[in-house]
Amino acid sequence: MSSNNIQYDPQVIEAAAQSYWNEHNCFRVEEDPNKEKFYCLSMFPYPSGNLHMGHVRNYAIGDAISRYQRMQGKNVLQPMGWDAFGLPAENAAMQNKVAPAKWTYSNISYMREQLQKLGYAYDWSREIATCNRKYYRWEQWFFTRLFEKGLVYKKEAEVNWDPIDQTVLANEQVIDGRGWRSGAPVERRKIPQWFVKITAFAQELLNDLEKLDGWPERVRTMQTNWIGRSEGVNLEFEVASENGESLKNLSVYTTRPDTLLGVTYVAVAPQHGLAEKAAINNPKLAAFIEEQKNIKVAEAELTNVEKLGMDTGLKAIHPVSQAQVPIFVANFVLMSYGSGAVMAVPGHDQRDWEFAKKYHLPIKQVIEPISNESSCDLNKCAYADKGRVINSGQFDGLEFEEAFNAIADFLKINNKGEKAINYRLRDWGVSRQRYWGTPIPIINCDGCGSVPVPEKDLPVLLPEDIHFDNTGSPLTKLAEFYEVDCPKCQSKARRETDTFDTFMESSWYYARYACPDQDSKMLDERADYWLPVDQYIGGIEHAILHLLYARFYHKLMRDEGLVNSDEPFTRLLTQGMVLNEGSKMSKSKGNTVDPLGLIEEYGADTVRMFTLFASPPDQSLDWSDSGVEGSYRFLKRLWKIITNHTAVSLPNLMN
Ligand code: LSU
Repeated sequence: MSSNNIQYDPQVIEAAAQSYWNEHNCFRVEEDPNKEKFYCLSMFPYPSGNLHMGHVRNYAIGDAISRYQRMQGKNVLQPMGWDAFGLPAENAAMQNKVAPAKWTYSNISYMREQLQKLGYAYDWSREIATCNRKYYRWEQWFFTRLFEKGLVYKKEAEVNWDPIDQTVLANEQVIDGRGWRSGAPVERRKIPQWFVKITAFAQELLNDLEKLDGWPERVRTMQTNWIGRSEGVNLEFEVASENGESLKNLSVYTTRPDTLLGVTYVAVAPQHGLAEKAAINNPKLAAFIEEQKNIKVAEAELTNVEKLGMDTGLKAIHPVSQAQVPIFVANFVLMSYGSGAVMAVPGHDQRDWEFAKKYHLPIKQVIEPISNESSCDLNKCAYADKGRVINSGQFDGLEFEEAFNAIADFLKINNKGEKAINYRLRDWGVSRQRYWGTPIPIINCDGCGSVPVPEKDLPVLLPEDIHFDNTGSPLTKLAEFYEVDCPKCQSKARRETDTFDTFMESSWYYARYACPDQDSKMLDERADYWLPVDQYIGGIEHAILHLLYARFYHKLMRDEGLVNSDEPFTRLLTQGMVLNEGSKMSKSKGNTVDPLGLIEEYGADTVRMFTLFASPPDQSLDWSDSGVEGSYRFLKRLWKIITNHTAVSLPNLMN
């Protein structure tokens, strides 16, 4: 850089610095066992087309941390890549009549240029795009390994079906219960899909959260709640029918066996077998069930929806008192959680209480407060706290723990139930009925069932040169893709046309950066040099799913002998949002600020400095044009002071 230019000219300065970095591979790193390593990673972007100011902030924070660690003398890896599969490319393909692959690659090159203009110190030699066959090949291979180990399985699961467009819709394509393009009421359909057994790791995922003291407490709490471990009792109610027909017992799980004698009814999900049975001779009930089945309620919304139910006419026989209580179908019971049936204790559960009030069911008190400080008035609401058991015969007088054990023992002795640990976590459904994703490496054969694609035939290539319309995935119409012979028996078979959830790709990309050029293995010894990531930086929107899946995948890779650590991310920083006039910057609100425009006006250093200084990294940042101006003026002054100073003290340098 030569210039006796007193003027601060960021365009000239930054271009010169950036080409110097490029020519000298300044941020390229190699494994060096004699140097302490530091792996700094920011969550890689979806190549949506444009960098958002939120990206700029996320990446400026990561870059500052990397720079600091490099100045400490560490061997710092800071890579960048692209989370390239997913729905946006398909939507763009439909709108602009361009193949998803082409759209994605052109976005990548544009966004790469933007990142380079921002001057982040990435080791670009390690760049990854997850839609590259060299990447997803290993994901397919790994899935076949999990298949061999029995860690994946296929089962029927519900999807959103658009009856007009004849296609499966992603949840975000269902707007107020209707297809986003057709406007037709969406149906719930069951189709076979693949699941990965994350529940087999529930306890380990929970235990290891304790090791993650470099993570925000909030994120650890969110994961703990998501895993949702509870201790309770599984128990059975016999079912009495009016005509003396014998029916299967009803199983329920409860964390409050101490309230068992307070059960005044039992509730089952609309999809429960017993509900369907009761509906056979009851058209009103059948209509109610049908209506409820087509309404998809997220668990989180359940507390807010109006509680609806209908008596099935069947009775459950109480396992202790032998009393008969009614069995209701209720919309707040989910078939996908537990057994799809719950025992209702309206005296001591607010949801059960509201339902009992609405349908005039008895409310019985079986717990009384221990201290005088809490009070119980069942006319006003349920008393949900723990306390002392009353109105429960032989169990009267016991407190929670004793009552829990005594009732569990009673059930066990009478063969009606036993203690159980339960998790809220469900297995990870990874099938997507979409085109732009990693093909699931399975072949379906009438004789042999699901057969994994042999390693020699991997990768299963996703055809990129395709015609894309709006009637479902083009893979289902490409005979040359799905017509295959069974690898086991050679008879005609059909390749899976579903692709993986994109969270599959983002669950292991951090490891692949260690050895992106490795063509004969998923990971090599370089992964153990760099891993775990010392500092991970990304948005709080990934606090649950992405971070849990990545932690799970890391343990799967460990068990496969691919990495030797238990956890992928030692420290985690969740950056705050970039706001404009108090709300999140977004296209739909029309309040975005384009990073490139600002770079042209002020230079990248001003933009980066503003995003770093305007607010602590984990808190939200309010955009301010005058704040940007201020950063610019500061840099101009700094430049002037330094150039003046060097002109005086180092005159030779200035010529
Ligand atoms: N590809 C995923 C993703 O979120 C990440 C993968 C690891 C699952 C931050 C903001 C965001 C994330 C914005 C990073 C936009 C990449 C992005 N970001 N504000 N990709 O492109 O903070 O939190 O959406 O850490 O407005 O940038 O975001 S992404």
